[in-house]
Amino acid sequence: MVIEMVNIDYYLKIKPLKRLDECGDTGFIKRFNNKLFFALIDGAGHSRNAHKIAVTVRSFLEDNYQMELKKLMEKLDQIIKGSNGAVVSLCTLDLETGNLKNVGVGDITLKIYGQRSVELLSKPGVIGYVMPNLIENNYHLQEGDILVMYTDGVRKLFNLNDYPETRNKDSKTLANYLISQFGRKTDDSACLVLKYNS
Ligand SMILES: [Mn+2]
Repeated sequence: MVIEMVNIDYYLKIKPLKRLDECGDTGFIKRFNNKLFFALIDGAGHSRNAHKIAVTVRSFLEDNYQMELKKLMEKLDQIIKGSNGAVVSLCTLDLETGNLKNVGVGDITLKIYGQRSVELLSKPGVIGYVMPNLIENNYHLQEGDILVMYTDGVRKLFNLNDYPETRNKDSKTLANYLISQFGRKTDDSACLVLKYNS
């Protein structure tokens, strides 16, 4: 019998500018083998075209989330080649150790707030269009860390540590709060919040 020692709380909030079937922002979260795979996607361009690209990426992730992250990103690049492309950030978290792997391309922000606060950087580029050389970020989540990941539909200039009252809120409340406070009125927005052992 495996005793679940890890307390994990996560939530993905997506807010379409207009309608969900015209939304270029999406995400995917999957728990497997005591790991958590999660990703955010922002399809280039607007409305139905962007939505179509985002859905193509997501459905590939649904079938291939266990693939090594760089390889997965390269496959995605091939699959949407010839389209306007997408920006994508992929993560795998080992729930037991807190080891986080991340590969990102384009403007998706990934920050971790805790004793240390860090930003894991994506490579500039657009998959399916201008693919950069990929790098894998590795980080070790500590108990109580809050991971926040969001598309460019959310303004970057906030620091969660400036809002100490948010520490005790659950991931759903936090994600909704961040979208309502910092979401742009001119784009789709997506925000994923993950609280690790808090
Ligand atoms: Mn966007």
